[in-house]
Amino acid sequence: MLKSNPQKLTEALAARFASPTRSSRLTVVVGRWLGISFTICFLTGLFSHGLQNPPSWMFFPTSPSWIYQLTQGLHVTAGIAAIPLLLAKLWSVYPELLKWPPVKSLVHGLERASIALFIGSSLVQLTTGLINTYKWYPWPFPFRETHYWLAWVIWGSLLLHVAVKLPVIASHWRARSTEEVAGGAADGGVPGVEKSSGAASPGRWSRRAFLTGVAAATGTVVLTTAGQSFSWLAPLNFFAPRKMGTGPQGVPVNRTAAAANVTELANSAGWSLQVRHGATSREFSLAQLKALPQHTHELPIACVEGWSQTAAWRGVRVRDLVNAVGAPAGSTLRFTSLEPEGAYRLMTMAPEYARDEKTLVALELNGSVLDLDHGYPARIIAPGRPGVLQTKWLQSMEVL
Ligand SMILES: Nc1nc2c(c(=O)[nH]1)N[C@H]1C(S)=C(S)[C@@H](COP(=O)(O)O)O[C@H]1N2
Ligand SMILES: [Mo]
Repeated sequence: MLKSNPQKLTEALAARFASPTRSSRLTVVVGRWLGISFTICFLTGLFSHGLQNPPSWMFFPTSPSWIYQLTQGLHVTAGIAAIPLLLAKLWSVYPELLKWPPVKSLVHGLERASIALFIGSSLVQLTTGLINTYKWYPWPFPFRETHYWLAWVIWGSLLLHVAVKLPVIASHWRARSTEEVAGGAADGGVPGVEKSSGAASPGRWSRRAFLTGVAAATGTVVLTTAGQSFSWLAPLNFFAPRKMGTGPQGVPVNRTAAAANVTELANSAGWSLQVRHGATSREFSLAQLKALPQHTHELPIACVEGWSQTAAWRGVRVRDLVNAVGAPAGSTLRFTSLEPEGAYRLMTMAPEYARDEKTLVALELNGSVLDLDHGYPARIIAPGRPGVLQTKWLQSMEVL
């Protein structure tokens, strides 16, 4: 009987799924939290992408030196928070997926398509992003480009979704408005559900209990992982992959010298840093670098994958080396690493960093000679840059 009557089926389903945890008000509340976390991810992600693939108008803040530690810590933390929020929102709306007919009008079709795109791309984005922070890359596509383009797809479909749902969002924005729009089947809610004021019927969760549960789950995943980026939460960091204070010299390592295949070259007694500017070229042995004025700065390594750690770095100012080959202070520089191949071999540095007094060719970390895994004999450390641009095992510096 039901099979032959889709309308009846819809009503039966609506009754089956009716619950205070499925109401437009709840969906709007969770949607708001999700919107905030996605916006944080999007803006901090654009910033991070701009620092690594700079468009012509890119700005490069070097102060405060922890700016990237903050933005990328927020990026990864907000992304982790979005996972329970997205699941809660899906829970609160999934009976909508079973409604009949699947497409009622052009606007309705557009709305459903944008939601399908939004849900699909968000799930891929959040799972691959999370997996990435655990340094596991089980997919064949390049992570960063995919992550970047998916962000635009998500943002576009989210704007469309919000635009289509604006009347519902507006009428459920404030808590009091729920009762005023009671009986909200007309707004696309599950019929009958709006009449409940959020109290639980027997065996069902109340809206408040559900929201409290979502908030607790979100708070828990944030508090037990954000310590990888924010030192005051480090004692609670149970689940994030990297712990502060671990690793050689008390700083975590992303890629070891052995993995980068540089052990022999880095340990070579004949190592020197080549510094070039047009026809001028100079070579600095390790002893010569040590003989130059040394400077110490407290600076963070802030990995794109979210972990960060501040340490004391000591070495030669990059701007002194620029000066040593007679190049202007506002030069763009290119560094190479001893690494024979790969994305980390070449690094370009904008003039903002090159002229900053805190940008160092570091020879020491936390009071002793750089560990091989931290870039011995010499590495770059600059304020406010993504960890991936803090090149280890330097080979040369060229003024462009
Ligand atoms: N040559 C080279 N430099 C590199 C890397 C690398 O693999 N090769 N890893 C980068 C990344 S992703 C980070 S987060 C930092 C980590 O520095 P650490 O291992 O000293 O903590 O180094 C950066 N510099
Ligand atoms: Mo990194």
